[in-house]
Amino acid sequence: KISEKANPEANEATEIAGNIIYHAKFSPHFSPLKFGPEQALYATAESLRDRLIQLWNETYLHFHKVDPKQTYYLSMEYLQGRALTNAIGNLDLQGPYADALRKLGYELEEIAEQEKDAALGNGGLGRLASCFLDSMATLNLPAWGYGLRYRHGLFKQLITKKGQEEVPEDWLEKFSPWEIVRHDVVFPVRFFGSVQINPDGSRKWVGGDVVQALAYDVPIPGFKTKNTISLRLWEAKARAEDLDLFQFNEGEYELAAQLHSRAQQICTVLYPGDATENGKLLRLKQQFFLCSASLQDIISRFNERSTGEGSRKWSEFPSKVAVQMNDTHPTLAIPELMRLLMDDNGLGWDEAWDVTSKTVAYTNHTVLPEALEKWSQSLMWKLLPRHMEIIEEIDKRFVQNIRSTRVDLEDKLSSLSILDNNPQKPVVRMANLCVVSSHTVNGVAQLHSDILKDELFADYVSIWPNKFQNKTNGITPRRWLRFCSPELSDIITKWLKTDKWITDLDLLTGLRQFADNEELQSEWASAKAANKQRLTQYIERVTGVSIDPNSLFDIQVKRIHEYKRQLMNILGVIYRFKKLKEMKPEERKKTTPRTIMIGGKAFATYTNAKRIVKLVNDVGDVVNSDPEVNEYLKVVFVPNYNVTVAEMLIPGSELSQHISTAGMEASGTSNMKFALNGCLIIGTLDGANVEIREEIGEENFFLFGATADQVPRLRKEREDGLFKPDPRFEEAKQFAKSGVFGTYDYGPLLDSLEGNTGYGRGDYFLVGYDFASYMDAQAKVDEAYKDRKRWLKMSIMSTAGSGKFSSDRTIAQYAKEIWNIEACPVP
Ligand code: DL6
Repeated sequence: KISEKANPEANEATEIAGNIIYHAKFSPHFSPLKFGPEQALYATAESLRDRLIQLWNETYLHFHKVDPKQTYYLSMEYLQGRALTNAIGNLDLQGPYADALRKLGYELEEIAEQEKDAALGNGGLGRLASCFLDSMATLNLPAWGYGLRYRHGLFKQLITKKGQEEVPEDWLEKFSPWEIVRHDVVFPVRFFGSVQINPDGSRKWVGGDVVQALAYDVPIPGFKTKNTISLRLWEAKARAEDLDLFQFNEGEYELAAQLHSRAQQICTVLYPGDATENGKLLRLKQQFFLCSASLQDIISRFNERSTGEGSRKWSEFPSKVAVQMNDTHPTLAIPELMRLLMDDNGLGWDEAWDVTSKTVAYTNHTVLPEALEKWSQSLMWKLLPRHMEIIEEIDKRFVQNIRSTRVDLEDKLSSLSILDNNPQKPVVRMANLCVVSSHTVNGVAQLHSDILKDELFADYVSIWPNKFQNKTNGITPRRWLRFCSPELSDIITKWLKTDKWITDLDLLTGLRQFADNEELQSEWASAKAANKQRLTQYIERVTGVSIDPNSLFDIQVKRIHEYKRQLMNILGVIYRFKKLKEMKPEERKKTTPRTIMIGGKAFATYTNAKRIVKLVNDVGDVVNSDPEVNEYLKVVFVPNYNVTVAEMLIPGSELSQHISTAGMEASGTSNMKFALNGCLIIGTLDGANVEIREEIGEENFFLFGATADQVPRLRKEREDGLFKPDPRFEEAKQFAKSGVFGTYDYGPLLDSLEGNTGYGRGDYFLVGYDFASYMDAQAKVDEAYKDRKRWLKMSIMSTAGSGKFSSDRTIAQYAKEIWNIEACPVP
């Protein structure tokens, strides 16, 4: 007792342990007899939640009092991952929580392992949104995120003999200890119905189905600050009176509860299949549900923060509110804000347009034509008749304006207009609606923003030259270095003699001067070795494959997509395997042993991506069981890649592959996480790779492949039959087709690499063209790895050059250059 009094940390640990026990006893989630790791997790999380609620309240009240301009980030995806370690770390309570749990018989890591991964997203776009929230809170910015509370998020990926199989994700199976339901924050959201014209000419959307949007707040603590902001997730609920009791008592249960079941569908999964009309309708409902609920909430907060002298002027709205649309999914925020302003609050068109267009901004995350959303006009008229009127009017005014001011663009109007009235398939082009209505449009890496300006949106640039910006993506250094690799972090802190790099990542450049230092190199090597050891155990546990922790750990993890070219990676592996088989044993001994890990989810209906998953697994089965080769090569497909898995893989990585066809990957963000963790990159000049290479130095980057400006010509040459494949490419393909890797029919996948056969795109992604330089770059990797000193220096230089890629830098730029908001720290 005496020693505890003298030591405030020990005191705090005792108090925390008491609080954990309190929650274990009085939070009614489990029967009282057991206090296993799961019960300990929930009780620990709830004890932290108490603090988070307090901080959240203080932050909310502070913002309310100061009434700063506030940003609202609208995103259909968030990849939050686990929250426990992050919350403890951001609140700077690592020591006391570890001690408290030890008093209760547990290690903090063991308890953290119990938590489910909140995967309400699909890939980089969703994880970016989560990194942004961490930075907004850390920078004390008045900013919130809005999203949907999917019960199952994206699917969980199982790997079976058939390849990838999808089952529902179950993060809410028990409940999430992090969310706070706000029973008093409920807004009606309408679907279908019709437009009523009032005697004064004003219009009102009436009838149809109305569902309730109920708010759940996930508190987002900043790092070592009181500021704790919100990720507000909406759940869809029907009202009690929507149950038809008469029909229910007649035994027509489904019919009686149809509104309940329709409401439930909205937040069931992220990206429901959209091959059917029903699927499309559900996706559109989801998007509108997010936009409508969030904007009603934003407007009500705008009014609530009024100083009390009568209601606020609407013209003030853009100086109090910024809305950022994360890709085109929340585009309906534009007509919904117009509708709320005009129909519910009596503004005229010009005033509503002025407010809306000064409030909304749009981030584009892809140039892939298939990912640029287009919604069928008839579906939109059916579900959102009032919004379609508004969109038509926006389009009409835009077209008129161009006709009267820019005759030179007359012939471009068919592609610039928002409505594509092609009689075969009339659609609304969401990206065009965003560009026309937003005050700012940005890309997510310099190359991507240049492509937007020079190609996709070039004609718009000639209309509004100042609308377009670049905001190179970033990642939070807390989750992606400090918490996922504490050993390496401690070494960095030791050598920089400060831990300020955690919030000022540019300080990492201070490591450059020590990159050759043998002592640092040896500490660096042992931290990496410890992370590799941890990863080795994880891989064995989840896949059963035992890997050599002394081999080169080579990782490619991201959504499976042909443009990301996992197929090139695996063809390279196939070639390597064939060569190893052909070698004499003493020759093999001279090679660099490698473990190649590939992970990622293929969209459920994307057949070629699923074939790639199957091929990686089949190749792994053969290679890993080959007694001649498996000492030098292992191939592992890491199942169900998510944030938690990334936190294990990235610290243990040594080489990572970012090998998309140039011009196709908008940015990439895992490239930044890998580089920050001292992992070397093999990659093309695409997305953020370009800037990473600039920052870390070209001598520390394994570059290969065509550049973005060469791609159109190379595709044309491919089409015209002018391409002469490298013999290694042909050899790898033939070997893949030979049946060595099983009986599955890889024809359709491998045909996609040929001229104009099969998939019909004639190696659109230029795997054939880039294969030769890819293999050359891989040979350079093998050589470099043999020179330990050189490799370690390159690794240190990668970390040292990663400062630019902090999401703190990205968010500070958004705040200053797009949102015009300032920090509002809680005193
Ligand atoms: O900006 C975040 C992230 C980028 O890093 C990726 O390069 C980009 O593919 C991704 N975009 C999307 C949008 N849809 N698609 N495809 O996820 O955004």
